[in-house]
Amino acid sequence: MELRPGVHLFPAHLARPAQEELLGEVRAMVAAAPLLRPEMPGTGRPFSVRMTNGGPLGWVSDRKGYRYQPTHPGTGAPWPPIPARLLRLWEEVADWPVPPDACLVNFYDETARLGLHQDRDEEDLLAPVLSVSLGDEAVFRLGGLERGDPTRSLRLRSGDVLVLGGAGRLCFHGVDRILPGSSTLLPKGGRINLTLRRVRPH
Ligand code: MD3
Ligand code: FE
Repeated sequence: MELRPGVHLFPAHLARPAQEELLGEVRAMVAAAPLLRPEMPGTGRPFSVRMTNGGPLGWVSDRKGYRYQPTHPGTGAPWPPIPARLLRLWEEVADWPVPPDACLVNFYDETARLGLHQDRDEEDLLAPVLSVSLGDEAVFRLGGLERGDPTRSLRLRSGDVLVLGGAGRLCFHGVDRILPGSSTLLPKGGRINLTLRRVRPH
């Protein structure tokens, strides 16, 4: 389903058993690389979303700025590996010749939001971004290539996969809110979004 040029939604691509297995793998990633609360560059204002990463590079943000780095800023250890089932999913749907080198894990409690933004911290802005949603539904906002362009609102549900490629790669997007109690996947509620990215050009 093409939402706009380059933005493909695969609704319920992951069935419940696959979502449960992936959730177990995400829990292992979080055990090795605890969730962090990023801060806005400059002001240090905390994000409401907590984050961690897997793979050779991870996205971090603090007062000094946004960047990709090879280690967890708290533990100093390399990020854990990207789960093999996510690498297979990338091969299946991303239509890109090299694997992702970063997997950002976003955790939303019922109050978390993510303001409208573009993803442009990657050196390779031609490679697609692949997103997997787990847990409670998100009210997701998708805009155009300029901040003032019209936006549409849609739900991202547990098991949904979104691929942002080509002309979709630089679309503005954000998460307006989480719908508490909309999924039984996470026993305490909340939402996890995983994004696979190619940061370094091949
Ligand atoms: C990439 N995450 O981590 S993922 C982010 O649901 C982020 O956690 C959101 O935005 C989340 O940067 C959305 C899906 C997404 C949607 C549109 C995009 C990623 C995108 C458009 C261009 C690039
Ligand atoms: Fe984003």
